[in-house]
Formats: sequence, C-alpha cells, structure tokens
Amino acid sequence: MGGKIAIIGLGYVGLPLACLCAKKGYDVVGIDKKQEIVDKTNQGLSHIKDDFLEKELKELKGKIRATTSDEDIRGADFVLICVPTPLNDDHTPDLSYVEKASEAVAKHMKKGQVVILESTIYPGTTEEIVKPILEKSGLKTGDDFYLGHCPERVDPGNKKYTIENIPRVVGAISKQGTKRIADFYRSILKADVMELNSIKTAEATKVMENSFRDVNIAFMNEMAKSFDKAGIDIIEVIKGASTKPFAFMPHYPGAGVGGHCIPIDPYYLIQKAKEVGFNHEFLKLARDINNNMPDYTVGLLEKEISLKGAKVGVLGLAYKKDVDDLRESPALDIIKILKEKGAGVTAFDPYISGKSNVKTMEELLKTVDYLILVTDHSKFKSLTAELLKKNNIKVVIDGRNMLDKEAIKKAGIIYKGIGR
Ligand code: SAJ
Repeated sequence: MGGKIAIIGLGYVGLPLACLCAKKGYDVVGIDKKQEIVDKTNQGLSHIKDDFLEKELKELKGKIRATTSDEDIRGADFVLICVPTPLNDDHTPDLSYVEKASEAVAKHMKKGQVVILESTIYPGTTEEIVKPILEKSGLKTGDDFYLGHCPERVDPGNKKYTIENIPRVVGAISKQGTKRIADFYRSILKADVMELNSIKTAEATKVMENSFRDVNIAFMNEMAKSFDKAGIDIIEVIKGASTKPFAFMPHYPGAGVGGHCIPIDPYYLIQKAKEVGFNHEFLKLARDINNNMPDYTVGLLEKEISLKGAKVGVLGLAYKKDVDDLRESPALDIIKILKEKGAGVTAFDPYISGKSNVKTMEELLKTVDYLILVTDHSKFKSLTAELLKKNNIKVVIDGRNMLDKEAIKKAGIIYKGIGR
C-alpha cells in the first residue's frame, strides 16, 4: 500500500511506528519538537533505551527522515498523531499536545488525507476537539479527509508483544474512513485489526482496558494490606488462585503504579464521565489505593526503625522492570517521603545512571543499613541473602515481592514484602 506517512511525536509510540512504516516501504517523515530527538533519529540512533528500537533505527538509518518542521504534513497521505496526553496537577486531562498537533495539521492539510489520532484520550475527544480544529483548514471531515482513532498499544520492554503483532482497533467518523484506516494498519501489522462502529467506541476501548488493569492492581494492593495483617503470603495465594483455568487473572501488589498509561488513563475516563453526569467512585477508589502504595511501602520500614537519620537504599527508579522510564514512578514518591521523614537516601537504578547516587548496587549496599526495592529489574536477582548479610543490611522492604524471603529471614535480616 505505499505512500507518504507523517508521524507527529517520536516518543514511545511514534518512534516504533515510524520504524514499522519504514520497514513496510512507506516514505516516512517523523516530526518532533525536540531537536535532540530529530538529530538522533536522523543519525539512526534511538533516544529511548530499548534494544529493539536501537537495532531497528540503526538498520533504517536514512529511511526515516526526522524534522522539527510541520511543513512535511502537507505531502503526507496519512498523518498519525502520537503526542503525549498527560495529566494536569489536578489530575484533569492535559490535551494541549493534541490540540497543538491538530493545529499544525490544520495549517498544512490537503484534500484526501487520512488523519489518525493514536494518543490515549477520553471518548469524544476526536470529534469534540480534534475535528473542529482540523476543519479550520476549510476542509470537511468525511468529504475532504478521513479522521479516525486507533489507540496505541505499546508495552515498553516487552519482547514478545511488539508494535507489529499486537492486535489493534479502529474507529472513524465514517464507515469508509474506518475501512480506509483499518486497511492502512493491516498493511503494516501482522495482527488483527478490528473495525469498530464509532470513534467513541475506539476511544473508550483503550481507557477501559487500562482502567481494568488499574483496578485489578488496586484489588491486589488492598488484598496485600489485608494479608499483611493476617500473616498470609499473597504470592502463594495468587499462585493457588492461578490454578483456576478460567475467571481468574493474576495481578500483583507492589510499591505503586507508575508509567504513562495505567495511572493516567482512568483519570481521562473519570473526567469525561463527570462531564456527562456520572461519578466513577470505583475508578477513583482504585486510583487512591494505588497512589497510597508508596506511603504504605515506606510505612513498612517505619514500623521496624526510626527513619530520622537512617541510611536507606532505594533500589530501582524506573516505573517498571527493565525499562529506563521514570514517568509517574512510585520510586520518586518513596524517595520524597523518606526524605520528609528525615532519612538519608541513596538510590540506584542500572537503567537510569543519571538519577542514581552511586554507580553500582554493590556500592549502594556498602553505604546503607536498610533497603527498599521498588523496581523488579532482572539485574536485582543477584541480590541474595548472602550479599545482604555481607553488607550488614538490617531490614529489606521488597516492594515487588521478587526477593528470596525465606533465605533473607534465615540470614537474620528483617524482611517485609507487600502482602508477604
Ligand atoms: N504493576 C503492578 N502490578 C501489576 C502490574 C503492574 O503494580 O500486576 C505496576 C508496574 O510496576 C508499573 C505500573 O503498574 O509501575 C504499570 O505497569 P504495566 O505493566 O501496566 O506497564 P505499562 O504502563 O507499560 O502498561 C503498558 C500498557 N500498554 C498500553 O497502554 C498501550 C498497558 O495497557 C498494558 O496492559 C501493559 O503495558 C502490559 O500489559 O504490560
């Protein structure tokens, strides 16, 4: 299906998408406001630490043209908007990036173009916000251009499910538009593309699937707090429950819920529902439970020692294992709370040296008496009871239930997991 693709936003969503389109023979231009991202992309380098992306960009050097200028939107057959949709401080959606991108498209639009929004938004955004901006061009949706939504589904660090093999859903203003956009995705994906009956359905799909995840994590976090009181090991209980071949889906308690999707998307749903007169009590409760996990995690240590003047190591800064992304990471909250309580904090993350206080885990172990593990990076599997004992670590709070509880306890070290 050749043609020219303009991708606005070369982040966790836009960059893999640009690689995929280039690999499939499209003429790709990536547009990003950050000159550093543009330069790296043109040099065949990835500004995101990800083996898969780094390899792809190296192979595709010269096949993806990156620029900071919006001019190239004009010549594109497909325009894909992949800009961030973060939250404001009051947890209301910040659609400013989507609005700015839409303004840029409106300025350079031409007849016959297909405009697709991939950013995660609440149901109604495309028709109520994006469409009117695009029509400032004088062109009419449906008659002069197609407009649709195909929610991004990227799982950073996941080697099994890549952008190419994850099924997608599409919704557009018109049936023809839905078909046209679905066929575009079928030309680049090795996965099913479902045509939905409307844009709102597509917008609701993404926020629902991620809210589903958030409430399930909150459920396990609440169970963990209850089992901590009851002296039950939640990981053993989840193992037991997972033997049920249907109607149970394991999620895991932890030090908190970070990232650019799960802790954000429910607020998009909450906000939109509020505008149409519905109060999502359950989604809000789940968000409160998950937002409280950093406090709970520090509280587990505070039950064992006085934090004032204590030397505490924080292992892991990234929001999830084996990635270098700090966004909404619970580690940042945990460090803030520890410092507010007068503790001395030394942090180490093998993927984020720029924010680490030491160069290695071994160096950290030499300088602290107490540990909170926040991110279950694979590299932390080397944190054995022997190593803790050798470094005279007195208390370990295992924020991802990844360490060998029994061996650590046998070594005479106080161990507390989350629900374990
Ligand atoms: N987390 C838990 N317990 C769990 C699972 C996750 O505490 O059982 C925490 C993680 O530590 C992390 C946060 O939640 O701090 C988010 O984890 P995540 O695995 O959901 O990772 P994300 O944010 O990269 O989510 C992406 C999402 N993909 C998209 O939004 C397109 C999400 O929809 C996927 O479900 C998720 O990957 C996935 O399945 O891995």
